[in-house]
Formats: sequence, structure tokens, C-alpha cells
Amino acid sequence: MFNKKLHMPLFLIAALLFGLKTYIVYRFVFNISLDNTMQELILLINAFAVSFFLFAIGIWFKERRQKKYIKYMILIGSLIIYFNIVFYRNFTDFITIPLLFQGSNAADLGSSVLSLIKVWDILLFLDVVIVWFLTIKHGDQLMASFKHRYKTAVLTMSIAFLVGNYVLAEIERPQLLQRTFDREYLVKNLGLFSYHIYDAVMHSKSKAQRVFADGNELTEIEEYMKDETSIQQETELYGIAKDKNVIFISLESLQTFVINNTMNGEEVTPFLNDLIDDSYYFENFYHQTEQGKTSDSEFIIENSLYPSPRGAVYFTHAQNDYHSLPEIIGNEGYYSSVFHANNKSFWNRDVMYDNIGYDRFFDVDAYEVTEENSIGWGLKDKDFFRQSMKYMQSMEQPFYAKFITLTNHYPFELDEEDATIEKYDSNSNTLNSYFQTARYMDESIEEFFVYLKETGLYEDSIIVLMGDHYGISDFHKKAMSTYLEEEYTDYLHLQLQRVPFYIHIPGQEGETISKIAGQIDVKPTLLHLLGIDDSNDLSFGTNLFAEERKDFIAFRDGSFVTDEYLYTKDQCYNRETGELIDTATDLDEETSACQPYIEQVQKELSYSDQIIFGDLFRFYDFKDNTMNLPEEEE
Ligand code: GP9
Ligand code: MN
Repeated sequence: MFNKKLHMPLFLIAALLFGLKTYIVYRFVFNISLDNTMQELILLINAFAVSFFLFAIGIWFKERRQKKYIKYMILIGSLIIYFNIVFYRNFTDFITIPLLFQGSNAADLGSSVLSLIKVWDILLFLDVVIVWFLTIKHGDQLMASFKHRYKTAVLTMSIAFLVGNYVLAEIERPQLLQRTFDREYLVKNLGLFSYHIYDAVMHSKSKAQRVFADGNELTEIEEYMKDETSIQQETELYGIAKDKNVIFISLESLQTFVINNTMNGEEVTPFLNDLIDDSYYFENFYHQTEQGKTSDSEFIIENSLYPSPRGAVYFTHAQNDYHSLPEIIGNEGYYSSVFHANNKSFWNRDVMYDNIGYDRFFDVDAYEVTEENSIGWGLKDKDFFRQSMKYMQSMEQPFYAKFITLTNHYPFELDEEDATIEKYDSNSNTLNSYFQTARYMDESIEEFFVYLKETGLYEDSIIVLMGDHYGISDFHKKAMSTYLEEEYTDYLHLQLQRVPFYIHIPGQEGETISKIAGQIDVKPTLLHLLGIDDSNDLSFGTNLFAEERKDFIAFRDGSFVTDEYLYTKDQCYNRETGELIDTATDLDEETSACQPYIEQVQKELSYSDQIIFGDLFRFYDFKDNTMNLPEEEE
């Protein structure tokens, strides 16, 4: 077979070790959910098939090069896995290419990153150590120049493995690559490395899309939007906040499950609980963010478009033409600003804010930040609100002011003197601390309301509060299900994507609203309250106070909720009871309750992507609702 002594060749040793490691990581670190034996089998096959292919390439090199190739391949492969692990621990998600270009953000993570690295992670490099040791000690015995026939046979075999893997995956989940992006499905079926290649292809495709767009795509999209969303309706709230200030508070990582809930018998968020009584409060309001986290939530609120399936639009498409909230209300005489005590470049905010028409960004440089008044990610929320008042008081009115809080951010650190509620007791430090920082945020909002009243701004403003995205990822399943006393299912996971949403109008009693709602609806709702005609806008949301509304809320991975149903991971549930109605196999039948929505959700998401990737709004004139033909572009 090979022309020296009878040892197992190094490439095979490396392939086996690396394949085994990959499999162990899939199963026990990524916690990939497996519903049947077929999925188990595919996962096992893809770990080894990919590994075999990667190392089989090595035997095409001459002996010395071969050694080098194998050594570095196993090292680089392991690093790729490891970076994904660290990322996964925070986001239960896999890295995408656009995220890699956001290095500045990663550097800012500071304490967060450290808490994601564990000592025993060193074991994840055991295969690297073994292979390096073998190459150095016994390299020559394990190395061989192979006959051409043998090389071809190995390569053919490895490709056959890969193809076999793909065929099985297609059987298990038809149209794997065409359907909407769910990264876990791709990793589960094709493996981490094939997923990265797929991601690279998608990335270049979306880059090319702008070049080839000519604006004609908009005709169909505009028609769809007008049909589905602009059901212009007068309600008794139309214009209720006309010429009032709008104070928008983005509540970092706050999820609905803590609202009106207790921990060890104590209310977690007493102020926010009381605030429900005199606000419009939406108890089934879902965040719709993806990898861009806070910036995605900002993007959705400002544009009523969906965030990108990969990376953050704030980074990838900050130069596009938009028709954003600050611009629209700016035309009505509003002064718009953002308050956020972080570096201005985080999430590329400075560039994006400027592009979409904010008049002023009070970033970290506008605040006095000291050792004492900061924790975790920076300035503590209470100090943040206190120090913001002077700026707000001297601002010309009416204004739109967005406040982005920070203390309730992973890893939820808090100084002892700021904690007014015990830690929870579970196997998740993250969840244990979360209650304390959530309580702290609640108190900071309470103080902010006091300042607003003291300065008289309160009477002239409406105050909107919204959780930006989840804080507790499903990495903390076990602790969450203990706390909620409920089994952690895919259904519960989607239900946990509810975040609080309040519209507080001083002098109005408000109401608790149970209809489904989402971040996509915020922009049209605010315009409605401000009495600004949005019939020229192109958006995917509907005014939350309208009787007749689009009847689903879509998530970036193709999941959705309607008033009756909840669809996720190929399963269709009763939204209120969680009872499973249809499983993946029934879904293709016409009888499935969720079926009619599945396609529409896909269509809507892809329209949104077309607008963003193609930068289509550069072809549209929002003043008179007409197309700008490309020839007229400078
Ligand atoms: C950073 C803050 C937090 O400025 O908005 O960002 P997140 O990690 O939640 O997206
Ligand atoms: Mn956030």
C-alpha cells in the first residue's frame, strides 16, 4: 500500500482523531438537538467524512510537505472549531463571515470573552498535541509517498463519503440549502466546515446582488407591501402624541419571562410591573433580531425591515439608502438623538446613525465614566440616565430620544452594593445573576421616570420601552426549565423570545394587549401615534392599534407565530397551549395548519433581503412614490 513499514499513515490517524473530536464537540458542546436515529447517523458521518476529506488531500503532497500540511490542517481546523465554541457559548450560534469583519466589536467584549473560556478547553486540542508529537517523534515512519492509484482511490472515497452525507441530509431535510437559513440545521447535516463554505458562498452572492440590481425588483415588493401592510386605518389613537417628544428606551436583554414574575418569592421588576397598569402593554411582543443583536433591534425599529440572516446590517449595509424613522420624523420637525454610553463605533453605530438621519449621538465621550460608576460593559444604567438629563433638558423640542441601556448585558455583572435581590440558585451563573441586573435596570428606569417628572419633560412626552433581544440563550436550558418549571422545548424556546413592549402616554390609562406583535410593527405604530402619514413608506410592519393587521410575526430563521399557531423547527404548535399539531412529516400535506404561512414568511424574508442586499431604495423616491430609473442615478 505504501512503501515503508506497516504503520497506519499519519493522515489517517489525524483524520480519525479530528473526526472523533468534531463529533464529540457536536454532541456535547454544541448540544445539537437530534430528533431521530437518522439525524444521529448523519451527524456521525459528517464529522468523519469531512475530516477524512480534509486530511486525504494531504497525501497528494510530497513527504515533507505532507507532514506540514497535516500538522497545520489539524491546528487550523481545531482553532476554527474552538472559535465557534467560544462564540456558541455566548450566542448559541455559529460564526458567519460578516461577523469576522466586526473585529472591533469582539475586542470590546472584554470581560465577556474571558468568562467564555474554560481551563479544560485545553483538552479540545489533545488531537493536535498527539499529531504534532507523532510528526516530530515518528514523522518519517508514518509518512509515505503514495502510489498514484492509491491517492486517487482515497480521494474518490472521501468525495464519495461527502456526497453520501449530502444525499442522506437531503433525504432527511429536503432542499437543505435552498430553504431559509438555519445554521444549526446546516451544521447538523453537513458539518461545521461545509457550513463555513456555504456561508462564504452566500456572502459573496449577497455582495454581488447590489451590482446586478436595477430597481425593477421593487415593483413586485412594493405591491406585496401595499397589499399586506398598509391597511391605513384611523384609530382613536391616531395623532395622540402629535408634536410630543418620544423617549424610546431600549432595555438591554430584557425578556418578558421576568415581567410580573417572582424569584424566591420576590418580584423581579416591581416598577415595570406597575407601569403596565397605565401603559399600552403588549404581552405577546416578540423580538426579531439575529446576529446583530442590539443593532438589529435598532435596525428593525428604524426601518421596519428584517435584519440580515448573517452578520449585522449595521455593519454590512450601513451605506445603503434607507427611509428611516429619524429621517421621516425629521421632516416633521423632530430633533432626533441617541444616548448610549459605549464607543461610538460599536456596531458601526456612528456611520449608520449618520446615514439614517440622527441629528446627534451622545456616545461614551458625552459621559463621565469612572471606576466607581461602571461595571461590566461600562457606565452603570443609573448613572447613565442621571448624566443624560442635562443633555435632554437643553434639547430643542419636539425631540425623539433613544436611550440604550447596558448594565443588564451578559455576563450580568453587578457590584454588591447595587444588588437588591438575591441571586438565583441554579447550575447557570448567567441566569443566577440575570435577576439581579434585571432588577437593577428596573430601578434605573424608575429613577429616570422621577427625573422626567422633576424636569417637567414627562408631561410633554410619550415613553416607549422595549426589550432588545433575549438575554438568556438556550445554552441555559436546564436552569431555565427549573426556574420556569416547564420542559424546555422548541416551542418554549420561541415563546421565550418575547420581550416587553410598553407605550406609556402620560394621562392615558392604556391597556394590556394580547394580540401577537413584533419589533417590525414599531415604526408604523409610532408614526400612527405621532399622526404622521406613512402611506408612502415601504415597510413590513403594521400599526399595532389597527383592527386589521398582517396576521403573523416572522423570525429570521423562518419560524413564525400567528394568533393561533407557532411554527418552529418544522413543527406546528398551538401558540397558546403549546400542543403539537403537526410534525415535520405532516407539514407537506395541505391539511397542515401552519402550511399556508410557511411560504409567505419565506417570501417576506427574501423580499427584505433583496431590498437590503440590492440596496433597492436607491431606486425609489419616497416623496412621490415613484421609481428612480437607474439611468438617472449619478
Ligand atoms: C453595545 C450594546 C450591547 O453597545 O448595545 O450590544 P449587544 O451585545 O446586546 O448587541
Ligand atoms: Mn443588546
